[in-house]
Amino acid sequence: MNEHLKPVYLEEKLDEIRADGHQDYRSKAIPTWCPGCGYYSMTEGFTMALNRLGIEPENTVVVSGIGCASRFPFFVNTYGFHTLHGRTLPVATGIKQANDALTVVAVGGDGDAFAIGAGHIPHAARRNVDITYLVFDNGIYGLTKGQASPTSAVGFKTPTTPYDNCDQPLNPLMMLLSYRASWVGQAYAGRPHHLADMIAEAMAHRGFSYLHILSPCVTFDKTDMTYANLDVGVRDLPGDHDRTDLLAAMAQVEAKEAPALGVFFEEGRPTLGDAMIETIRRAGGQAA
Ligand SMILES: Cc1ncc(C[n+]2csc(CCOP(=O)(O)OP(=O)(O)O)c2C)c(N)n1
Ligand SMILES: [Mg+2]
Repeated sequence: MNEHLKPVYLEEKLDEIRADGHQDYRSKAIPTWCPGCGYYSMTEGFTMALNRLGIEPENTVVVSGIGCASRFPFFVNTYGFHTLHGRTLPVATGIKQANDALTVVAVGGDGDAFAIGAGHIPHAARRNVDITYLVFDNGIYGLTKGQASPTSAVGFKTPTTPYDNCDQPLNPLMMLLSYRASWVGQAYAGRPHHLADMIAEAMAHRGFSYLHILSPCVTFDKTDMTYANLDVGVRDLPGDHDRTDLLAAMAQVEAKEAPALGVFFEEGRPTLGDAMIETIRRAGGQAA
């Protein structure tokens, strides 16, 4: 195993971290991400959100695929499942259906979510599986050293696109809205307090909540999704944005202005768990 990727267990470091009041949710593993990686805001945001919502670690499962973002389950003191590349959502769905009392959070990168795993997104969204999906988008395959991903911009130069990327990026927010995910939001790793608020809100939603997090890869992207560019390149959703209006949400995604942060869309509707209980009732059985 690459020494750099090996979790480091340091009790004294952990005591230092626990002094900030997040003692219940940190694991003993020190994150292995590069210094400056946007993913550090994930541990902060997630532990703050769990603290705020009072969710017990023993009732929480974090599921991930493969990639730098997908290392996340190692760094929190919940149950964790580091699955196959792109298979985060089916595994998370199975866990939630097996035990509805659990809080299930799926985590991954743009490659895990929108390349190899993209086929699962429409179904989790349309079935309204009661889980939260946090996708950390750095526009790159970070773990495998910086190849282009489905969210890389046209013109982006990487080892797999040495003459510039010519593929149009897909639009994650529009995709999720199109399949009517029942909660859709966007945050930026460079605004960690807002990110923590958004994670807490996504987790408090009953149904499939999707949070897209713009997150710079400081090692393999020096030109595109950098902190310098994103700091001035994002905006807040307008104060009068109606989050119950699907078309207004789509209009905000398509707006010519900078990418917006906030909650684009939210609606309450039956979850997959509700549908299964109803199916069991119609079949004359008894739901557990
Ligand atoms: C089946 C399979 N195909 C390809 C790979 C190689 N691989 C590992 S991680 C990864 C992409 C990760 O990118 P992303 O999900 O954006 O995560 P990041 O590292 O950027 O956080 C790829 C292609 C793999 N592990 N398994
Ligand atoms: Mg990535």
